[in-house]
Amino acid sequence: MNAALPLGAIEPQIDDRIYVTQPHLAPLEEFIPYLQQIWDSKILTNAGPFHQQFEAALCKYLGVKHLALFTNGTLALLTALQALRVTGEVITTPYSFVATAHSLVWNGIKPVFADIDPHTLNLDPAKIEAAITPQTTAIMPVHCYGKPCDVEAIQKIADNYNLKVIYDAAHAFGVQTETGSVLEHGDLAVLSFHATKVFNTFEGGAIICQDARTKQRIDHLKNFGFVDEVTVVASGINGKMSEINAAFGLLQLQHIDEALAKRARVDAIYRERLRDVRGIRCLPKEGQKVANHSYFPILVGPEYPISRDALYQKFRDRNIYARRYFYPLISDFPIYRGLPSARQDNLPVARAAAQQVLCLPIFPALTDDMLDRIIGIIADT
Ligand code: T4K
Repeated sequence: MNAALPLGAIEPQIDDRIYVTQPHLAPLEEFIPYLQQIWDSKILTNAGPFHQQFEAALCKYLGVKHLALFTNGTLALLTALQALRVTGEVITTPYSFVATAHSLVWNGIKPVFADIDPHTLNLDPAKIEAAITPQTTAIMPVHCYGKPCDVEAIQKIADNYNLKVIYDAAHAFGVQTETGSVLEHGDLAVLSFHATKVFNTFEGGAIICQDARTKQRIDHLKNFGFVDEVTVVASGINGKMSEINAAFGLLQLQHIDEALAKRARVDAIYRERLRDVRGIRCLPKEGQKVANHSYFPILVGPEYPISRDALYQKFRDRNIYARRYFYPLISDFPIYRGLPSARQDNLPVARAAAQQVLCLPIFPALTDDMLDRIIGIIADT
């Protein structure tokens, strides 16, 4: 009990922390029957019934033809590169989560960083072309914050130079452009269903591919390369999603539209109330017919009274844990900064974004009171 409070007074909420995100979870009681089925069947993994149902349900929901489930997004990225036998150099963005570049290095591939577009913060197609060498075999762009890349321009470059395209679509669950799912672009697209993502299965991920043959190769690769009991066709890995995660995913899918609608509302409130705050810029909305509002990045410009880092600290002092996704740039981590493409002058736009970005809390359970607290701090500074 708080000794400073008069007897009988209500304790203040001790933990009023607001994190950048909070997972949306289906009601626990709805999950129990799924668990019961798993306990009854004793099928825990290895492409069991929930795994198969979940793949089919996701294809339908996302509007894609072929999808292979994975333990997490990182293993899916690793396997995507193996599936297409990518080698040599791959052009990618420095403005992402480290897993993007790590997946290349784990495959013995050299990441080549190219700069981003100042409006979308995605790979700038004009910079991709300049980074191509005889060793380049593929492009790995990221639909950062779920905002679609310039998929047409990227495909054109890939076609001209005979390059593969693997989208890191970890943030792009459910995103659609005018032509349909953004996940249908490129040779492969990789999703993450991590706890912090719009759609989560605790941990999880998936590869979206364009044909049944590639799906079969991916399925072999994620199961040690096994085709049957006695046939191994590749040095595969164990990337299989368990039945618990798949069953939970099936249930989560029933609640995703409600979660997305709540996120859209938060996004709209931020945009409306931050519109006139000098020095604060929200990213433009165009390019997506259906958005998923997975993150709410703001750019804290020089006209704002305090720096991005000072605002970040001010939030923390008030128990609000906004995050600087993506600072530092991947290319600034010691393991990458020796690469020629990591040079300061090669990535000026990414560098400026990394210095200014702050991702504000956005999740379905964010209340109006929480929004008032967050926006109040920005507006009253
Ligand atoms: N490519 C891209 C572009 C990605 O962004 C990611 C993952 C990947 C690939 C790889 O996919 P996975 O292999 O992860 O499926 C988080 C996530 O761990 C990571 O999945 C995500 N990107 C990245 C952008 O963010 P952290 O270090 O910021 O996570 P953490 O633990 O600090 O969580 C942030 C906040 O979320 C916490 O302060 C509280 C809340 N939270 C988190 C967890 C894990 C919860 O409320 N419950 C939880 O269980 O990296």
